[in-house]
Amino acid sequence: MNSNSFSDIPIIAELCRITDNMYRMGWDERNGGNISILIDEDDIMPYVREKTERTIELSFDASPLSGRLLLVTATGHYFRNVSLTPENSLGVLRFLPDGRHAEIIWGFEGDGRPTSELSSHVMTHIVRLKQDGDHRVVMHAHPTNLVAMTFVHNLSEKDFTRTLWKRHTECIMVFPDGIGVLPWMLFGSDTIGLATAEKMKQFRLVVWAYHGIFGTGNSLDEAFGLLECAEKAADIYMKTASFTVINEMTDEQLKSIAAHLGVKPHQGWL
Ligand code: 2HA
Ligand code: ZN
Repeated sequence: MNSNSFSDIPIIAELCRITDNMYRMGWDERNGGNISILIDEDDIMPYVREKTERTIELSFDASPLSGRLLLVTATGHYFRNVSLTPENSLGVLRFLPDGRHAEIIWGFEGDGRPTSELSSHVMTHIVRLKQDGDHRVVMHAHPTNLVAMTFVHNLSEKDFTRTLWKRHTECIMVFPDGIGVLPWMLFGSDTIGLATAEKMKQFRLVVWAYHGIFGTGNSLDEAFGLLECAEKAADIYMKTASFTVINEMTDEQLKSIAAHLGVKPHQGWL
């Protein structure tokens, strides 16, 4: 199969459309960012003519995902180019029953490997699936204003969330559960993977201070929308943070939005 037909596979085409958009949003400079999506056999197997013989070793336990397929971006690849070379920039893993290995079903051509943040992705999938059986997507990016905010705003999850809720009316509708915040930690490590997954028990969005954000969802559109909304609110915050703020949404107004839409804001945060 050549790369043109690879791009014609619906799930690959959808992922390429998202990576193109994320790049255009300015969220994924150079090789920044990574995405993974749990897919079904029907999404990919009908298109696979020849399975690769490669197996990779995992440094963490993925046994809860045994047998599942994960479409994931490759390490070192540029989001700017994913849609041009999907067969190199993407790959599909199948987790093996021992929990410590995955076979490469397809992609990662040219001896590529999955993202350096695979542990954060896999551990997050395991946790989010327990919260919501329809969960599918983990998305990591470096949105400028959210990262900027981690330098000038305190890192309390409650305060960070309330600031975002108050800077953009729709945020409380999009992430009523709030945003988890991790202090700076070494990226690409199992330690940050474990810490991120722990936060994902409560949140669908987790900020990594001075680095970026992890968002999750039942679809690529939903995860993208979460990041987009949080980043928009952070943009408004950064544009107003150095001024004297003389008007602000009140807690009562936020509560009225939540009541109007029937969403439950994080308990005790309003
Ligand atoms: O290199 O974004 O966190 C990709 C990254 C690492
Ligand atoms: Zn990153």
